[in-house]
Amino acid sequence: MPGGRDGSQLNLLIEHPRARIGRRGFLRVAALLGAAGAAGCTAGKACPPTGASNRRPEQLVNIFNWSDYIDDRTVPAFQAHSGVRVNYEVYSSNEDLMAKMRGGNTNFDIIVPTSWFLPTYKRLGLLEPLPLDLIPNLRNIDKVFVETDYDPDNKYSVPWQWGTTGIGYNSRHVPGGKVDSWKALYEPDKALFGRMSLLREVTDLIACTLIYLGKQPNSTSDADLREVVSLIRGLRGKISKLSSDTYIDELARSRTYLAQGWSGDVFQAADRNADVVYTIPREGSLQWADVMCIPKGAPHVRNAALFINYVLQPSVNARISTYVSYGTPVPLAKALIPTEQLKDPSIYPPANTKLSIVSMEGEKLQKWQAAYSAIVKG
Ligand code: N2P
Repeated sequence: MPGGRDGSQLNLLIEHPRARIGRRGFLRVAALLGAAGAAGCTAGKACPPTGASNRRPEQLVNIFNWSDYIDDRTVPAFQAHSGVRVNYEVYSSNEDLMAKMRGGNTNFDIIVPTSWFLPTYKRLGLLEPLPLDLIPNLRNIDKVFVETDYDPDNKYSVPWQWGTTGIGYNSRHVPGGKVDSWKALYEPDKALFGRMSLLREVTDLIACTLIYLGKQPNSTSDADLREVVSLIRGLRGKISKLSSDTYIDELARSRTYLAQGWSGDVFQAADRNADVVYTIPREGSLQWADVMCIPKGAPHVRNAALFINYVLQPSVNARISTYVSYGTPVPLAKALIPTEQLKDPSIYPPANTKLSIVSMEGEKLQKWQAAYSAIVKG
């Protein structure tokens, strides 16, 4: 294949997760964290209600969330409001998160997997039941996040934000100035060679390829998965990398012209580069929600519940959602979100958009992970 890379070269293109919180100088938060400190309770103000207790006495909560998924005011505001200091770390794929949680010995109080992994987390005993008495704002969430298959009645999970998977492209550099099909990625024009990226996330990578091939998005058929592997391996040399975090910056800086990506991430790139556009391909794609959970053995269960309850306030959720351009799970927040976002069908897609959900458990988890390994191996 002209310009092709060999397997080991492609392997090197698979990024390692980076400790990056987000855009717009959010690293400033680190400085603010110290300043906000543990005010509140210790300063003689009213202490938060009691209920589930912390296993450790510190006024601290350790949060492990996706990169580029929070605004720059929520953490300092929560600290000032609660007197609980926040330690905020990030990851950029479900595989990274699950590997860390299966490895044990973490001190996270809140993690935010995509909902379709919940059955596996529960089966592996990795989650603590939520202290629902400390989360009265749960009444604020949309019913679709209560009556779910993955966790009916929110015993273990509460939605953070939701979104779709699609394509981010640079309208100045793609042939014809417009993209509306997965074909642009899977049968790319020469002008895009070396200027494309795919998500470093097993579910999105496999399911969107199945959709493009006209298969069931949840297929576990060996023949289908072989086709997926061979199609993506055939793109070696044409895609520049698999990325689930730095692709935002690469789109924004016109380093890449076409990227499989998540809706809000692409909008964050578009905020910085007016040529960047997000599209849900006409063949269909995926819709997902990421959910806050408390890991088994978390040291600060009560503080975790305080934070979860805090972000379910309409004003707080509206602020996060507006900043990251993902969908809010809190209907009352919508009154506070700019109309142009609410009316944008790429952020809040109409019901007739072809969007599937996937589940990641049992045989499928294993087969898709094996397909992913076959894609990236040398
Ligand atoms: C935020 C990533 C959204 C998570 N950068 C995809 N489930």
